[in-house]
Amino acid sequence: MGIGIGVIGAGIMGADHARIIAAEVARARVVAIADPDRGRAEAAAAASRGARIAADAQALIDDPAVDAVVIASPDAAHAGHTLACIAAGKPVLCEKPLAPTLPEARAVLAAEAAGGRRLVQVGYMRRFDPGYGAMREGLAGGGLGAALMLHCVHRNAAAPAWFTPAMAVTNSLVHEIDAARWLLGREVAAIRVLGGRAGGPLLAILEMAGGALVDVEVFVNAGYGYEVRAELVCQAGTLTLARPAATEQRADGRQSAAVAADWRPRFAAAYRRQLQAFVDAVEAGTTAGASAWDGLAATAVADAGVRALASGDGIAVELPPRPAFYGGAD
Ligand code: ISE
Repeated sequence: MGIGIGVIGAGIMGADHARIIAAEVARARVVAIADPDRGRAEAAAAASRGARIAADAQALIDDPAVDAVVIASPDAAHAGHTLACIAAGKPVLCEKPLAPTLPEARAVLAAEAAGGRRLVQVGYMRRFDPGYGAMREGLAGGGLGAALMLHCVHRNAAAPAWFTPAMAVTNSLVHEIDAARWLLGREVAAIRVLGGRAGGPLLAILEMAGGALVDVEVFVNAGYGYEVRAELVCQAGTLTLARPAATEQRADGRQSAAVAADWRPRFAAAYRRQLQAFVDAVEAGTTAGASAWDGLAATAVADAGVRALASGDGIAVELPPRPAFYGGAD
């Protein structure tokens, strides 16, 4: 039968996670879906044979058939639902960000540590993308020397009307914040954010502990499609994410390649591998990917980034000491 998974939230991400689990993840099945919009819940359940519609998130978490939970509710609800999963002792994959604010993230870490068992995986799925993985392996190989800079571009085709400039930081830029921490193995020491007004592009500069610099263009209304780029500049060479297009077409004197419509097709392999790693970890009684500490660190940087966006100043990132429960020294 495999791992019974409950999915909280049947919007874009929840529906896609449910579809991927049903169609592509081994030894797991979706057994329950919760969403305040019953029509959305039923549509997502239709793609997951036999999934029940739970009355609400807590009923889903309490369902004895639910062994593990995927949280894909609105960002503001992530920490609360994660705390409920921890209280129930159920492993949880929480979509990014773990929490919109540092206090909420701290509460999650305190609850997980108090329970004495790592249960939380945060959905920074680029860690499972083959291209980002190859970039990290290339750097770790040592032949290129130390990383000096990381140039990033993160473009969405269009953002909804309710998507604020601050969300371009807390909801979009967080991917590069986590990717930089993961690729470089360093924390972010300071952040500066320029632009980002009226849906226009923003430019973020991350100063990493150890001196490496990261620049990120985030443009959530790029219009032409969804595109993510990354180039790592090292002492003795560079590593660049390859263009993900499956084919390039040459016809009528022109050369063209498709551009993804959004993050789901662009990172399809990453989402599938992230969910499979989650199921494998649940079976093994461990966790995979980004931990709650990684979630807190990304939220702390994004929190500083929102203040930097408002002020135009460089803002130092204040991180609490990394708890021993998460491999830290304290
Ligand atoms: C969205 O929530 C995602 O997580 C996508 O990966 C990201 O590219 C997009 O900017 C976010 O809004």
